[in-house]
Amino acid sequence: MKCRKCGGKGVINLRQHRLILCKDHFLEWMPEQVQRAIEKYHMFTPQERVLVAVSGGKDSLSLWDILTRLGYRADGLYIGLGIDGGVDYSQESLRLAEQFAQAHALKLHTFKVTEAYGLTVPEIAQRTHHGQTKPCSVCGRIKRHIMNRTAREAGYDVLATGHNLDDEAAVLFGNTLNWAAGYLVRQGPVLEADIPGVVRKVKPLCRIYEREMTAYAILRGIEYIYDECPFAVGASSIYYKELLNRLETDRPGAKLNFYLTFLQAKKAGLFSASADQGRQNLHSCPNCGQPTSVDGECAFCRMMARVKSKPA
Ligand code: Q46
Ligand code: ZN
Ligand code: ZN
Repeated sequence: MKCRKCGGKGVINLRQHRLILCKDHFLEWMPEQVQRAIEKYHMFTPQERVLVAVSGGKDSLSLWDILTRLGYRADGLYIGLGIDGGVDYSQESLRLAEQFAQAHALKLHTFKVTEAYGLTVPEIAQRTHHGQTKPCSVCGRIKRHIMNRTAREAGYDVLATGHNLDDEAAVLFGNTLNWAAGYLVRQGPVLEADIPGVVRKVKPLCRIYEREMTAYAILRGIEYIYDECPFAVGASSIYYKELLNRLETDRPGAKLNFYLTFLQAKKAGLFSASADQGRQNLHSCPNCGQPTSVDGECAFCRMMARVKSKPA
């Protein structure tokens, strides 16, 4: 296996591009690909301030690394969820995020749910969703709220997350199985800040395979948390990823093609009839100032009010 660019020892075979690269050329190739996606989808400019949502995993830390190398003004945001699951998941992920920030002299904002609300995410979920075993929907709502609020309050232009192609293809697969038009119309590399109080959200790694991100983190020497969140076990997204990986094995490039042709179809007007009605008639939550479609306080504030009013 020889590098196509220099003939040196190849370390990775990018089958979908019919490209074998050595370590140095792969580490050069990756930021170029990310830069292309940033430009193609008009994610942000070098003048804008970027807040990277950092979980301590390979994708978000590598994204932060790449953006910094490309010369962008990127700070990090770590949200402590208070999830332990026997592996000290939150503690370890914070340690790795802090370690990366220190080593590269970067600014990391830290928000700990337990310190702010006196409860961990699983505890909040327990108090709000009786009978549900997984805290994921509550967790997602809390993360989205905190990410948007931090970005807005600290004056960032854009929020970047480390979703890779495998993540995006799995979400797309799930949405397609259900023909969830409302979700499909909003899925993409950029979610514009088209309503007041919401910052633009971007996914610069959306065309990069998960195995390429793993290779990048390892070859770049980035220490990251290997363990998944303990609540991720059994998630349908993991099942969809496995299915798509089988397809990819037989047909290299199938995953990328699935995602890119979806974006083309969307651009050509497919799903445009399903204009997102939830984004109409939005107004500011009187408590936190973030947009909401319901009268009165937003879903996050109502959820937290319910949690506070309930005894442990
Ligand atoms: S939603 Fe669920 Fe994730 Fe939150 S509880 Fe863990 S698995 S971290 S992306
Ligand atoms: Zn080479
Ligand atoms: Zn609110």
